[in-house]
Amino acid sequence: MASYDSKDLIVLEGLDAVRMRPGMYIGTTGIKGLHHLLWEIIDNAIDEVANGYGNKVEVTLCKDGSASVMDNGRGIPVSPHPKLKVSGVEVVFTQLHAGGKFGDNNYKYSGGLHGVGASVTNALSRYLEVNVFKDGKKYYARFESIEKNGKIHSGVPVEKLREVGNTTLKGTYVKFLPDDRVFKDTRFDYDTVLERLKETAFLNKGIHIELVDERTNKRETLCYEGGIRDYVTNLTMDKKPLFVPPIYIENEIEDTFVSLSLQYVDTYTESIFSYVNNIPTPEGGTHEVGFKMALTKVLNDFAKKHNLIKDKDVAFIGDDFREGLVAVLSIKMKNVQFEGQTKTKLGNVEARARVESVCSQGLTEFFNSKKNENIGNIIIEKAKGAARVRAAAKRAKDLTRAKNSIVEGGMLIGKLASCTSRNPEINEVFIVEGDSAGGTAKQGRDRYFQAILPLRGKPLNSEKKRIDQVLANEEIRTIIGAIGTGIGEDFKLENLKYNKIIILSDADQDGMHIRCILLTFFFRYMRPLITNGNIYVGMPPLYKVSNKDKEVYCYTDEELENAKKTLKNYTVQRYKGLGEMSAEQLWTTTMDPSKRSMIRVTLEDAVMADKEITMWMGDEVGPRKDYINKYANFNKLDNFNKDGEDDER
Ligand code: TTJ
Repeated sequence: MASYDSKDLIVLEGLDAVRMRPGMYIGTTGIKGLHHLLWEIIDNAIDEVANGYGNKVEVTLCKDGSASVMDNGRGIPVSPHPKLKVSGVEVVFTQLHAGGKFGDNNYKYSGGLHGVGASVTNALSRYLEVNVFKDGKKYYARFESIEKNGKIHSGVPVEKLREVGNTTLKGTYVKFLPDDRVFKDTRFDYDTVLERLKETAFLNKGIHIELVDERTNKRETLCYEGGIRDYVTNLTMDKKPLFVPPIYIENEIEDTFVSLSLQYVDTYTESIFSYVNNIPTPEGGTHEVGFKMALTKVLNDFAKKHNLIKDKDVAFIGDDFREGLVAVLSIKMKNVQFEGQTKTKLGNVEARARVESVCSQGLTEFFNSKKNENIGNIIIEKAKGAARVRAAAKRAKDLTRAKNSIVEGGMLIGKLASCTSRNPEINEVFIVEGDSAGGTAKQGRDRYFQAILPLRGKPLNSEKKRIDQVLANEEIRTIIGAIGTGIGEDFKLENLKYNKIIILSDADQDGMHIRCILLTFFFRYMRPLITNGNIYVGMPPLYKVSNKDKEVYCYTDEELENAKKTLKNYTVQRYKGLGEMSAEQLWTTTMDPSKRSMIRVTLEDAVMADKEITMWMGDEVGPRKDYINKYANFNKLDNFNKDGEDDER
């Protein structure tokens, strides 16, 4: 084990830049950026225990708005840094990019690139306190952001590190108060923190993580002896697994530690969640490629060995083995390189062969075992279904492509009323509920850049059907054709024809349902549209309040109340559907870019979204019912279908 001391900390630059441009370091000063301060501290503590020093991390959300993190590791170095002549603790909290992670070999694996360092948390806090318990001694230091002559000095060491007593404990304790001069909202969200800690606990099996909320007296202890096995079990909780428990393999090869757990469920989508050094890689990368290659090869070999392929069967391709797959792949390696649009794709070429080797070996061993033969049979059966459907889907897809080429020729597909401009950058398409509202929107729009796509009925709920059925649906085909990108594996963002895709449905139960169905479809088959920010929900007004002098459109009940207060002798019109508005009204209230408001659909957390969509849109009624019984207030809902089942075809 390499010896770690203060001299190992590499110093790059000072703190003040952080407060000047917080966005550069933590992305936003919104709620996400606020939590980033906490992740920074937690990640440091986790790094220590995940590398085998200590086994426990405790996170506390305190009454005064501060948060604290404690681990039982070795303690941050306290001795002076040879060049900077200040304690290791002071270096960690005042120098950007200083920390055990950079340019040393104290940790076998560490997040590297992603962490911006604990000093960023210090720079954006009112105060930050540190206690280090080490070699029988307790040490203390305090930093503050102080205002002087109208200028704020960030993270100033107001109490230099000093010995304050003896102790039998070991570890590091850090407490900080986010600065309300930087963050509009400084309240940590219990569920957000819990969700993140859960993921961390799954990825680091056996470590104890405790979350305590002193504001509400909530607390949770997290420890998963099964690691990512338990993660997969948790992911498939509301689905129907085809066998239990999930498959689990792990091994180390050439300094790369690979662990994999997988399970199949009775639905048709593929969910692979991959990580490198505990950092999520939603864009995939070389490690995922290695895993997929191994899975394809091992299952093909299994099918051959057991004579499961008959002449009439369609030959398998890799995709066939991933229908209904739920997998977590977690690897740990050195010198990670991230690529891709959001730098969340593993680029290291060496990872592919290493992951493939560990997965091939592990999976082969698993399926060679007599007692697992039945699991192999189940998976091959599932893959056969997938292969058959793929052949059918290809026919349906070819049909869609043929339809697309009609659009290319400048004609209409289905009922799409296209716009004049051929510039996707400015073009918009409104997906409108119902032919009559569609007609109104066509009259009301700015024909130059706004296209209208009226939907006749409800599109198919893609959560309940497999891809061939989804593609056979007229409504869905029209949408795919209009958008231009293709779907699934064939998706190409550069072929997007409209920069804004705006869902416009009535403000009633049916409209809500159509909105959910469309979002589910985009999430499952055109997800980059969501991550790229192309999907919007239009906001038509709910009421018009008018008297002889004035008309006011109201989009919420609150606005309605305000309008009632300001207008005298008014009448209120409640819009039940888009169809009740004139073309001109629809333009001014909902479509005119200078006046309208819209909701942009974003995706914060794919795991969470996956779960919610399965629950709300999937064909298992039980979990939906449970959720509704737990949270819904039936007194507030009229017209609500209490058994949790819905009515679409
Ligand atoms: C590095 O290797 C030698 C002993 O000290 C190691 C170290 O820095 N360990 C460490 C850091 N344990 N815990 C931390 C840590 C904990 C919290 C809560 C916050 C921060 C910034 C660091």
